[in-house]
Amino acid sequence: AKHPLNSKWTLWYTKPQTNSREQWHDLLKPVITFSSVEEFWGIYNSIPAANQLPLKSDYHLFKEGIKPEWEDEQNSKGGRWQYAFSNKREIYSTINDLWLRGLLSVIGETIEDDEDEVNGIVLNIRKSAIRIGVWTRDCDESKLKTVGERLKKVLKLADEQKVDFMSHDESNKKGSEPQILI
Ligand code: M7G
Repeated sequence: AKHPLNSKWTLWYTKPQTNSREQWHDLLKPVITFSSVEEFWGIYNSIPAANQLPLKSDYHLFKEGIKPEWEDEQNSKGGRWQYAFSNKREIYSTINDLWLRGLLSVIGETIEDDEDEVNGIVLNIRKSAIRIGVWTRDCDESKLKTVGERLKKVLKLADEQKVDFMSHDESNKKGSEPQILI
């Protein structure tokens, strides 16, 4: 028998932009939706690992029915906790484990106490940094802190390695600053 997850999840992939006519929406595609632990492992074992992805690509894992975009109604009032690992050779030996820990904390819903606060998790592969971000439904500071603290543990960060929270509203402004650091 399959072990059902509490929610259904969709994996999305953003392929790297190859010319400036390709927009955000053209590059972002859903890959697959799953609802059990067994399906998760089947998918995880058959897709490229985090350290094999090309620069400028992203993975996004979101609850079914929520697009991994600020514009989605279920994201628009929320924001994201994020940590940016600098893209140096060392990170390639640990990022697969950290990303898997992130995925498991989200699908197992151990990243939160309120079961409906986390909408998804994102991996951005960039030249300067590899970023992992957890997207929340709201910007309610008391609920957010738990998620931020858990993310820090999931990513095995030291005290001085701060995760930062920014609302999507703020992310869309130029020169925006993180609102909370933990
Ligand atoms: P990024 O991938 O978060 O970081 O955003 P990067 O600058 O390190 O690559 C890159 C660009 O992608 C943004 O400036 C937006 O143009 C676009 N983009 C990213 N996100 C998450 C969204 C989104 O949710 N909606 C839309 N419309 N564009 C986005």
